Amino acid sequence: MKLSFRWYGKEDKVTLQQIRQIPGMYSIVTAVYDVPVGEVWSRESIVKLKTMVEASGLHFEVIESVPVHEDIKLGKPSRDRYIENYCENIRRLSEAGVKCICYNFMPVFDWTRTQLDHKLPDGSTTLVYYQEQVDKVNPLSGDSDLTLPGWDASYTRDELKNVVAEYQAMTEEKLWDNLKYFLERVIPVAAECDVNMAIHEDDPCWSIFGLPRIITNEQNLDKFLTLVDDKHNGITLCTGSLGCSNQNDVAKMAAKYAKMGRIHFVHMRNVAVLDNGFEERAHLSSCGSLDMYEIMKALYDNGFDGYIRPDHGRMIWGETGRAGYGLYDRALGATYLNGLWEAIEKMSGKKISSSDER
Ligand code: DNO
Repeated sequence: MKLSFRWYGKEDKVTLQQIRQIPGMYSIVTAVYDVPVGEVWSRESIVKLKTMVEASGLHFEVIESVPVHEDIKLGKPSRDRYIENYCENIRRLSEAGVKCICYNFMPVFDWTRTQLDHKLPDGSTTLVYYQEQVDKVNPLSGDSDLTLPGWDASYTRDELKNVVAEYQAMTEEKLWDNLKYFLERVIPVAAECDVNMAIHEDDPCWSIFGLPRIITNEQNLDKFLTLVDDKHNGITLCTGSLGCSNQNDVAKMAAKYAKMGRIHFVHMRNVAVLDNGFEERAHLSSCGSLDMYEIMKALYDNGFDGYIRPDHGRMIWGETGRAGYGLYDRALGATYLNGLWEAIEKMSGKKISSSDER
């Protein structure tokens, strides 16, 4: 596995130098953030980012995300222009040495939580999702102020209502068709550039506000992989997104898709599954509902050699900053993942490479 860490660019409170000091760290996961969704990233900004990352002694190999314009997901006539731009971004990123691109196909709302600073008994704060709070927010009602954390703030209230209404009239089948249309045009370019595309599962992995969500479970991931049957059409296995539903056996999915060579990126995060939703927890297995050892072992045993990053961390030790993306708890997560991997590797009898060889 290649250990990686998400970094939000120069504005991030967490610095590249701090990330570099996390043992075993290999690659930064980042993006060009100042270009509107759907437009082409300038070569200059890509190279600037690459230069900064490499100057700190880390690799620039994973992008999260190149976002997919809503017109592509909605299947509008303008999608062809946005798909061409998307392909151009793949070409430009590959010229800069990028090997893996994470993206999602969630209508309008990316990850959804109801609170970003819920206090856990140990005094740390975390992101949570309680269904009764989601049910109170109706995006189409006149007086709704539409504020759940994590939502795209670039929409005005009316724009958001309009786009939500468009999706509410859309079936899952239509969303699948639009995804297939996108993949059929984008994956050949990714294959030519040898860039692995890695779709992120819907988070949480169920429909919200009646909007279709399709990247949610094993059956649908199977279907996704056959839409374009090419190794460059792969997934980001996000343990927290899949694992917030008891219906998903994440270790089984890790084993199956790693064996197929279709997992290019892993987000490792633990969640406590509750009757009314879930809470994000520390990475350690005993802190949540997921068996992190079992998932790592499934990846190892099935030859996974892609990128892996500790996903959201809690806020601990008084740290403030971007919810889920502070330094301390994610660094603890990285160290825990290193420990699991080393133990699994040693138990398998394989020689361990020193970090100088990386
Ligand atoms: C949340 C992230 C997601 C992810 C996108 C990928 O913290 O895991 O926002 O980056 O869904 O496109």
